[in-house]
Amino acid sequence: MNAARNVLPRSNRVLSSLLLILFSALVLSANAQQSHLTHGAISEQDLAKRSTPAATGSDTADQVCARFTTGSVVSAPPELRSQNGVLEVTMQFLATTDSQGLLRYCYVTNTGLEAPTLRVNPGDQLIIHFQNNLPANLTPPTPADMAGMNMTLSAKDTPATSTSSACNGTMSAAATNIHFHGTNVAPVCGQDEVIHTLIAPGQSFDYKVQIPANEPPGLYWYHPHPHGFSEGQVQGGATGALIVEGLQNVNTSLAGLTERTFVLRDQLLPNSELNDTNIPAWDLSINYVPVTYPGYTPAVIQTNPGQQELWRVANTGADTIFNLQYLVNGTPQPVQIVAIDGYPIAAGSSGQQSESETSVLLPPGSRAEFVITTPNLGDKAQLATQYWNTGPDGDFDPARPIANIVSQAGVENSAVTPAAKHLPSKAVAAKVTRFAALASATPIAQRNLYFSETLLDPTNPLSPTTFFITEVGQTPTVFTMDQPPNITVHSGTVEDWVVENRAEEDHIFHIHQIHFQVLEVNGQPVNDPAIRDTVDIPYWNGSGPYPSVKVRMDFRDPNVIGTFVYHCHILEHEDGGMMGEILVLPGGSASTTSAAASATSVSPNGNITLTANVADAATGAAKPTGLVHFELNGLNVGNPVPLVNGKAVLSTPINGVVGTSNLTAFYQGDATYNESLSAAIPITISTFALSSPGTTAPLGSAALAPINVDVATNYTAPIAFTCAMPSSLTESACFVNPNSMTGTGQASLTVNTTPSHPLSSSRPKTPGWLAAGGGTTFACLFLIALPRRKTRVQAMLAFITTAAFTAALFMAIGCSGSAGTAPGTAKGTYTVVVTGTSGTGASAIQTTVNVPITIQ
Ligand SMILES: [Cu+2]
Repeated sequence: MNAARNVLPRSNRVLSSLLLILFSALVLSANAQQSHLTHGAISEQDLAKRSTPAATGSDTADQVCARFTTGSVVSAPPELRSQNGVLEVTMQFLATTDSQGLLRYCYVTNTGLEAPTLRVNPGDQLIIHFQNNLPANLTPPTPADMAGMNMTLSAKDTPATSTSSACNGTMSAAATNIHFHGTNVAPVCGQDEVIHTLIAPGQSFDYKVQIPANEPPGLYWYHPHPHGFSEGQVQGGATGALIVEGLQNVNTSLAGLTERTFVLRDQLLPNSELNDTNIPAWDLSINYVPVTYPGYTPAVIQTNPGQQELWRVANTGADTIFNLQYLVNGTPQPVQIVAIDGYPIAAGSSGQQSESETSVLLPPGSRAEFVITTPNLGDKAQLATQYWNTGPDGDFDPARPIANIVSQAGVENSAVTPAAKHLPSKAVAAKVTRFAALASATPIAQRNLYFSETLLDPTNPLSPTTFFITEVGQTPTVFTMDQPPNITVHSGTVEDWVVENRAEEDHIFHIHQIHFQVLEVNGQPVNDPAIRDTVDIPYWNGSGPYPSVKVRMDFRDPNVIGTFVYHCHILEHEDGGMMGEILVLPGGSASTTSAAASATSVSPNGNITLTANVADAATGAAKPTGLVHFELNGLNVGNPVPLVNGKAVLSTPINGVVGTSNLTAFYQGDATYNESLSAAIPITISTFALSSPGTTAPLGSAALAPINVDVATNYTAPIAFTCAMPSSLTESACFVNPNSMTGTGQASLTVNTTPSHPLSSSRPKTPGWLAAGGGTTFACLFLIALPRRKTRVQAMLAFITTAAFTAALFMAIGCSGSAGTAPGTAKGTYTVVVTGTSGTGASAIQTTVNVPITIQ
């Protein structure tokens, strides 16, 4: 506190000095960081002039990357606003190790502001003169889960607005770059490109970011995105807020409200005990006030009582999922969410201005802007995060407080709440055109992607994990910076993507440059009024369908052309390879795709021939080239087929769920032609089917024919088998083993035949096991067999009684064969009918297969 006061300039006017002293005394008792001293009583410029990272903290690391002590009052991040269409800032990237051995990273301006909130208007230019001042020999600890990390990088042409060598930079632990999360700026070096832009330690680089004129107003953020090292740099604290002004113009009810920006982060625990399930995976902080295990001393937010305020909250943590709650006297309070991921709810097509929630889920990277009513005097109020179950393989994200909210009359005017600012009181009603009417746009394609994980050594459960995000039909591969794009689309289009989570921990789908709308969760339509750039997909619990979201991806804006990434925003996973590249080509010519199928009713795994014709939409000419994907309910059937003269044909077995599915042909586009999707063809798939190639066997031996059982993918009823022989097949018996099964598999039909034998041993109707003696004459076999069978199960008793009687008769006749010879089974080809039955009564389903049995 004293030191903080000491650095105040003596030249300040009396009023300012008084305010500052009061300010220091009340707010900064635990605050060692001068760069947070932003408040209306001091102009940003004044502050900038005298702010250097504080030399006053208990930790020498505060001199480089300053942090508050636990329990501090939450101050607003310092802010820099654009002027005359430009926000120009000089910023360096620093790292230091604190007294607990934790590596801190930070962005600090040349005026000493740490992680300033950058406030720009749509259409502005954001210029950052950036200097990477990390030590070149920096060696951050490597997480165990980075087994899949592949950092190979070779020079190649990157579209750029810069000629710097950083546009084809060299990977190292001390290299970095900046990603402007959520913005829709161009994916080119010098703006928002993270695959090849790598600024070496000691190197300076100029970002000249053109904020689109139609950028939706709201909360964005910036952070380092060097593949393989993003987690460490973000978790070290190098994140900041970026606000595009004008939210009150889209939602005029916000005009004049007090606004606060809260930047949530996560950070390493000292002596982290990773295997203790009672310890959180990471500690938290709010505007650099840490909330640490085990005490969880909350930060303090000071407010005026009973006022509406706009809270703009960003989860800039690397790995932690926040599930926020605003509690007053222990009761969760509804908050009015007015924007998600930098997009106003009021700008969407839902017709809603806001959404009332008592929980706000913020996966890493996401933002929520909501209106709360501050507590009354004497209320006990808190901003907290609830427990979030991230799955058996996930991090422990426990419930814990973030900040106590303390109301005090007149607090705002007395300069005690530097966290508070005001939105302009005058709103000029404005509409947002970007992402307009996305829910009703027509998708040109449906793709299916999934998150998955494998152990590096599948036989060793302790080996590191590799992380994948894969488009269905492709081979899961760990992301490398040299790789070609996994997905190519054309600008001007809209696609539906179903993203599944096939891993036993949550994954967070995020894509750069564009936003999407969630249409379905686990196959069920949802009414989500938000347009997002980040969404949590819950973990798979090890059985049943994979959790999924269906999102409508908006590639319509002509500004977003080029190559960029989509990935899991748990940065540990992104660093470990859970990332893919998408190439957005300039808008092409329209194509049309039509599809036809050789049958509309198919048994499971039955064969079908699919044909697609792709043509120039304007002329009908068969000019498009490239591949056609045949898809059943959006899932690939067979491999993609190259077009030949505008036509693709695929003969393939097909399976799916019982009932009617939609078959489509998806043309994936080429350099000239846009993607297109055919109209759906309904294909009905039956419950199960039996097939058999039959068999050939010598007379007197067991004829074994496989019975193939193909079952629709969701059909789980047991199927019981019977067999029936033609009357012409005498002296013989049949049975199916097993006599009942569930799901797709193979059973076996056995047909036993009898060679010529003494006339006396005429063949009773017996089950096949009795007839399995091959060339032994039947009556003698029976006599030998009978005593052994006496102890068989009760189900056989009735048969044995009958058989014993018959045997007694044989004995009376004798089995020496002296009484004459019967011809046995005649050689020839017979049709044995195998019937499968599932269910009972009226719901019973029967299917038969004719099995040709040739007896030689
Ligand atoms: Cu993940």
